[in-house]
Amino acid sequence: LPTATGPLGLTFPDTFVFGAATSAYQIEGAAAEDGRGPSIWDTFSHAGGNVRNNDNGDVAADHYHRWAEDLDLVKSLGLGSYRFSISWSRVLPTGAGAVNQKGLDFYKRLVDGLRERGIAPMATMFHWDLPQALQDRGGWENRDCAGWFADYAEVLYGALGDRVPTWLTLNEPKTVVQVGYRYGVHAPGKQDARASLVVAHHLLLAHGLAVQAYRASGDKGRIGPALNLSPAYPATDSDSARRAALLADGVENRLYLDPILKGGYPGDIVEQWAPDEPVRAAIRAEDLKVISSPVDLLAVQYYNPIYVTSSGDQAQVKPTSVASWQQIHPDGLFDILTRIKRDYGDIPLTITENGIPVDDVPDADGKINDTPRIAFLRDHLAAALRAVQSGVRLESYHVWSLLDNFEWAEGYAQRWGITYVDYRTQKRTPKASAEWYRTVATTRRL
Ligand code: GBH
Repeated sequence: LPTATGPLGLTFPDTFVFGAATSAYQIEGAAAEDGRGPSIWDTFSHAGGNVRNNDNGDVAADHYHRWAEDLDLVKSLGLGSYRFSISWSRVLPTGAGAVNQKGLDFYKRLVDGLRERGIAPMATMFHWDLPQALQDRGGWENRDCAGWFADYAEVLYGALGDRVPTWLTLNEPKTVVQVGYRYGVHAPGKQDARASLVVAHHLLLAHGLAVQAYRASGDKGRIGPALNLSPAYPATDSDSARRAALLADGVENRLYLDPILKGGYPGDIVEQWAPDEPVRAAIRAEDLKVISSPVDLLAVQYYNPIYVTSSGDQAQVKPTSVASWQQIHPDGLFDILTRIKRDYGDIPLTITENGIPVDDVPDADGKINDTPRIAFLRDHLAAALRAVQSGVRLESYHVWSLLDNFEWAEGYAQRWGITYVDYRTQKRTPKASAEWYRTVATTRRL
């Protein structure tokens, strides 16, 4: 693990914005309050056996009740942007149809609370918590789901469009496709490679329809997707490993970037699809036009690169964090940012997630000395700044995460926050990394 944390003598431009990110199901709790309908994560976590320790998000970090204290925390850290997500089933308990005003009011309070504190709200409309009622109607395997999402987006634009400057459509469609529908490790827990590709197409269509609905609503801000990207490097110096890495890049990155930013699926990936692959039937002629509706920015989430062997398997080349999937390679962030500019043009970028889990334990004085997190953030921020200095239009950086929270299938066992949450008392304690991040954000120096 990285341990060097000293200053690097670097300075960020005045315009660069530092922020923090969270998501609804991971922090809000209040799962049955004020008319919220169940989502697939309620079902999945309550089913038993799906989440470590059978944890669930019923209470989480109780942010639904403690939001004002949490926004004070964001302010005290000197941050200029806060990225959160909106729970679809709080706003529309059955996913489509009747609006739950109390749910909408929560997000009004949150957004107004941010603005009062001088913090720019960045709202994600879908961070994996699909209303269960829509899953019962086929979920993302059903093409109608794209339209339901656009209808929901329209409700949000109508209620919050005048005060949210930045909208993100979907958080990490790739994770829904791979982890929700191929590996079955996330809700809805399916292991169906063919269905997963249909889901990919419907998610992309949902993104495009929501962008179109935003334009039709008289867009007062900016909109884009949030994609988790992983540079794919050959694990060995051979042509076969290079070829395998290129294909992996297609599956990890281009499958989402190309339709949105270039208007077509990557040819080498389409070639891999069998002639009877259901996704071929799912793609209609006009869909790619919708999917490639111009976006205002691209939100990038970076955690790790992948290394690919000549047989197409992934290999471990770098040390990992306590998450076994996370190999640590800060230069990968520089590589992905500069690559976007090279291959997709000079689009404004924001980093909406980057972080590391640490086995944080308070010491005798109650302090949490998360040195590996400081080292990780320092080295990734340096890589981001290097990209800025080489001409990439990177505007902001959001650490994942503001708070320890419900880490999906890992439950509460993995702590990703710069703030420690004691789940018995709900007391928040800024870790050493939070103090460090405050200094970076307020001095702009690394
Ligand atoms: C992000 O996903 C999420 O947006 C965020 O909600 C989450 O809390 C954060 O990262 C930290 O994980 O168990 O082998 O199937 C990052 C991408 C995709 C990485 C799912 C972990 C599970 C791998 N994640 N993946 S595995």
